Amino acid sequence: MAKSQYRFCVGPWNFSEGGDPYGPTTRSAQTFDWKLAALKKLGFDAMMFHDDDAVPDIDSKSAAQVLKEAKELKKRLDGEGIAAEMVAPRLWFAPQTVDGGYTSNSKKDRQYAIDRSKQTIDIARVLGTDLIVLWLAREGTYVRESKSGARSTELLVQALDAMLAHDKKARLCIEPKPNEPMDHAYIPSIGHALAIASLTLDPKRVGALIESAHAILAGFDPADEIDFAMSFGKLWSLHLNDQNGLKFDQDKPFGSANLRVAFNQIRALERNGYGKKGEYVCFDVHPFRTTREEHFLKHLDNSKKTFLRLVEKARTYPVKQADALIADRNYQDLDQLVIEHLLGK
Ligand code: GLO
Ligand code: MG
Repeated sequence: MAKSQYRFCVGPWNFSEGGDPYGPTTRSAQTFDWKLAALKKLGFDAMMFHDDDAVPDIDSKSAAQVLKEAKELKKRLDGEGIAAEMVAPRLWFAPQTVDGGYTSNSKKDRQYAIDRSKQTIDIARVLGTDLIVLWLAREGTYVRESKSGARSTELLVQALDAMLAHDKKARLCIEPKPNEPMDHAYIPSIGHALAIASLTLDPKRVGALIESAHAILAGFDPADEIDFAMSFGKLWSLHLNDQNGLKFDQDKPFGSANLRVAFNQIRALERNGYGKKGEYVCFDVHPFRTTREEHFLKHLDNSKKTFLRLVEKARTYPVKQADALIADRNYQDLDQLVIEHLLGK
């Protein structure tokens, strides 16, 4: 297997229990300790956190209590040799975020979202990471006329500015997604994320996270999104997974739906040197609902396996042959060269 410079990461929500809008869970809930042990056993290096993964029932606790529990978690992670990759404010569960977080039509609720995001930054500082991931889940509309896109852009910039001012070291990493739970989201692509960064008070501290499934849902090739973000030096995290066409967000194992699209993501990571500045490869994947309890960890292990196999494929890609075909504009055989390389001997 290819020697790899990559370090791997996963979140506690990726050990999900199989519930969907049409039926209950199919696997039992596991404790944080169980997840941490599993992650270590599978050879992962870091864990990503929502604020309330780090400190459960966060809204019922005082600021001092939240920081105390974050410190305890940091000790626990240090003891296991596992890093905290990032912390993300979970702004989509609370009653205050029903109409959105930063773009809610209620001023009071917008303030809740900003205060909670500042607290997320405080937790991240304690956990030893400067990376704040913003999946803007409810920043969009079900009914277009209910909000103004111009006003929402302004509100998003104000929220980013409040976070940047709260901690001069924090880096904000926007995770675009075009839809779900919203009909239309305000930041659907990497282009939008990088563009809004330029309106903030410190654009160099606002970057992006690409999730394969989200790019596919937007109709993009995730490899192009990776190349684009990395051309700006702005790809600070990554959620690899897979998605079979335009439907609900599937979070399938990496490579599960389209191996060639997965291969091209790896090529993009390799040519841009992803990971060399300490960025992690995270798998935002879920077990299929049908997955039995005893196969609970397969989606993680398999995603990592596929990733490493594809790194090997990227490093053994017949570049000379490919270049000759490109020079001859023989894309017909270039297409076949890729297929045969992926199929192997
Ligand atoms: C959902 C997102 C979600 C985020 C996570 C971190 O579609 O991919 O899993 O990545 O909440 O903010
Ligand atoms: Mg994600």
